[in-house]
Amino acid sequence: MITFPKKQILLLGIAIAFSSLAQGQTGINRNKLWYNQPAANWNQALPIGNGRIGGMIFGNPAQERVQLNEATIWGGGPNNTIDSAAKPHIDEVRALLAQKKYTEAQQAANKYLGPKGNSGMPYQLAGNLYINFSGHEDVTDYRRDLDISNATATVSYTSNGVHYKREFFTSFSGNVLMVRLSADKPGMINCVAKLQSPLAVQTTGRQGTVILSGKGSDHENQKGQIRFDVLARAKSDGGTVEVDTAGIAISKANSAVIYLSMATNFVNYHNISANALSRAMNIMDKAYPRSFDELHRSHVQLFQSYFNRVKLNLGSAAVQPTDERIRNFATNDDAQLAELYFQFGRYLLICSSQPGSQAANLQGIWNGELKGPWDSKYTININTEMNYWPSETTRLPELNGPLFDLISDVSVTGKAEAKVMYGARGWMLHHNTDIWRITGIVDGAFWGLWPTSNAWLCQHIWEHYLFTGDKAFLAKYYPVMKGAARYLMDVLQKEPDHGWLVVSPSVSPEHEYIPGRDGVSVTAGATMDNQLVYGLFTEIIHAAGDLKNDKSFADSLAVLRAKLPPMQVGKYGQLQEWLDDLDRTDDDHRHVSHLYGLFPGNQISPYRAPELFSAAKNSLLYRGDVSTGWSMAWKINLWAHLLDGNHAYKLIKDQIKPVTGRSGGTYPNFFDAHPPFQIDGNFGCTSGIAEMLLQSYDGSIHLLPAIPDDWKTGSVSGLAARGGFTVDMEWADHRITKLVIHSGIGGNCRIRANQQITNSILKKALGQNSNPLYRIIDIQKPIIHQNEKDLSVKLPESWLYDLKTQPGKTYRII
Ligand code: FUC
Repeated sequence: MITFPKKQILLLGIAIAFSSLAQGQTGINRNKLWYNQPAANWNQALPIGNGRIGGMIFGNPAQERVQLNEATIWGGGPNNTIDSAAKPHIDEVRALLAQKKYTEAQQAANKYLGPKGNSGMPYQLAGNLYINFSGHEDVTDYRRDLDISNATATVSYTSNGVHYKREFFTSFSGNVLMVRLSADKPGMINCVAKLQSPLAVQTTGRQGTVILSGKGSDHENQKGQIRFDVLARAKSDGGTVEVDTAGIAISKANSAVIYLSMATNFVNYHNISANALSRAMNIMDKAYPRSFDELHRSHVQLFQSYFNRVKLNLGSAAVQPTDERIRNFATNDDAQLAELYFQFGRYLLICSSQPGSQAANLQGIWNGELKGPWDSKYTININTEMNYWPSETTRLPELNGPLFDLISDVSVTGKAEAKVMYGARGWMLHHNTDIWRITGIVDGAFWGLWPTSNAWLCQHIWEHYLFTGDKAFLAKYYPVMKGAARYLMDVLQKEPDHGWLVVSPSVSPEHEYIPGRDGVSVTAGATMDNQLVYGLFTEIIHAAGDLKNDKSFADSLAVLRAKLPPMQVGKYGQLQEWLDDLDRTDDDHRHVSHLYGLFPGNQISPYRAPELFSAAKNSLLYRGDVSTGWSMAWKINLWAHLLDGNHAYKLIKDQIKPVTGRSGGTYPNFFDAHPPFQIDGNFGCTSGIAEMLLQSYDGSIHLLPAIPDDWKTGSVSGLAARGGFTVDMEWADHRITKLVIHSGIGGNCRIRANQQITNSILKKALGQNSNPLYRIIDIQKPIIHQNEKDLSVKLPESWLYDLKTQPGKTYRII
């Protein structure tokens, strides 16, 4: 036993007290989710993950449950959903739309263009790890937490005079899920650990390892072809460990560690030839010799290499448990909870989307069901894109890797779709895909007949380039962008009234312009499509210029781009969602697709297109605030781009509230509720908070563009701006009190501030920003159909400055 002299004890006490104070309050860390009780259901369990494997920790004293996921366990097997009979019906629907026979067009689309056979495969759970502790029914001092600054979950309690502790993490370096069981008295760890899965084919125990072998489900005419193995082994300090088919029995140990590995036969969307068991065994054999502490150290190091890049401080952390704070957020002054939610979104992206893993699906990597909501797959008419909105701004660009892999894959599987269904070159897919990279229509034409997701996905490629200036990356993905444009070039149709080129048939995602039981969504020239095509063509024109390549293709896009429909302001002063003025002022539909142009499309600027800016605002006001989780998250970003921090914060308050009824909210475990759980709302809100603090489109970096009155003082460091810049700021009463800019790749840094800044290194900005990564998307002149609503914009005064920067240099400005 180590004893300390009295003086040392005193100093140690002071040091502990000081570090607790530095964290805000005693024992409360500003990065912890914590609870006074075990999870009563899945939406209370705490998520851990490393991009490949995920766990949901319930923390019940008598029976621990860790629900397990592996990112490649999906139903079905390699397949695509191309409808070889569709082409003539596409032509038919197109012709009906051109003749303005909308109901007939919808009917024909519903009849002939629905899914044939399957609507995509479900992402499935791996199973559960249960650990039974007999006699742990009555406990005191219970606490369950997740520290999102080191990706470690802990459960602790006292039972029969013994204090027990469980620690969990999913190792980034060793790819194993780790559990450590300990107690403050020797020989007290007695438990039985078991693996269980509804997908299990068999469970065996041999050579110290429990092996659960399973198989993905058969689903909608597809045979389940994923094979997977989950392995568990244990080590103890003292006592005994016995393994048989029934599980792992640990007796009289001082402490014990359980190692869990998982793997499947999935290699890629068309190859499932790997050996799951030998993969899982290999992972286990490498990890098992390493101690819990050793694996934890490297885990924390890798995790923090992402997490620590951005720090936000919106105030001190309240002392209440997280579920209580969620309940009171709307009425309490607890801005730090918004900060925690922001960082939780970053935590979730780090844990669900690692380079080389699968892209974060509708539930990231966490799904406890055989068939989660919407199969827990990829919905790409908003949700998948929203997952990745915070990746660049909050400095997690490498985590886009799996999204870029997905885009590369569908640019291959989508070639046949473009050719067979539309007779077009290039590639396309509709509004969903899955691990097999399906491209056909799912759910039915009303929802699924949307052919422009290729343009939206490509926007992420372009944005990555704008943030990093990485030309090698742009050159690598340029053919993917070009393939999407080729498809769109081939399918654009001349509409009869103005001769504009429009995408037809299509939908403004999931939204009807003729409401009712037989509602009509199928249309031509939806505003969002026009914006997406305009955006993609512009990106390619700029990309070809920057790569000094492919000029004649870029020129041909410029000719087509001039013939696309301009944005239009309708009779209510709203931004029109469709080519005709069909919007309704009492429409509260969750999709706000036509506002893509405001965010994330960056085509609507208050400084250059005030009428559109006003019209977008009117549209958003008509739609209202409360909606599904992801819809509210989108609106946070939109209000941030409308430069209204108070309204953005109102939406954050609407989102971070307990889930009641059918509108969105936040579950006790901080997961966003559509409802049900959908992770896009988490990511969308994180992005929205970043956009409230910093925006870098429209030719400059706007500092604190949308700070709510409630965020009186605060600080942020490490936020990314386009052009390879990162920004650190402190503020008080809406004024920036400290400003530091780091330049990654040099070039002109143009800042817009809502206050005057005097510093000799800044020059008053004149003319266009010379930084090519700040080129403006010059849109067509809008058409305004009404004169009644005042569409002028009154903005707070702001000042523009230029700073010439050198790569790798830091500039202290205030
Ligand atoms: C789209 C949305 C739904 C839901 C689903 C996963 O269909 O309209 O609200 O988010 O995706």
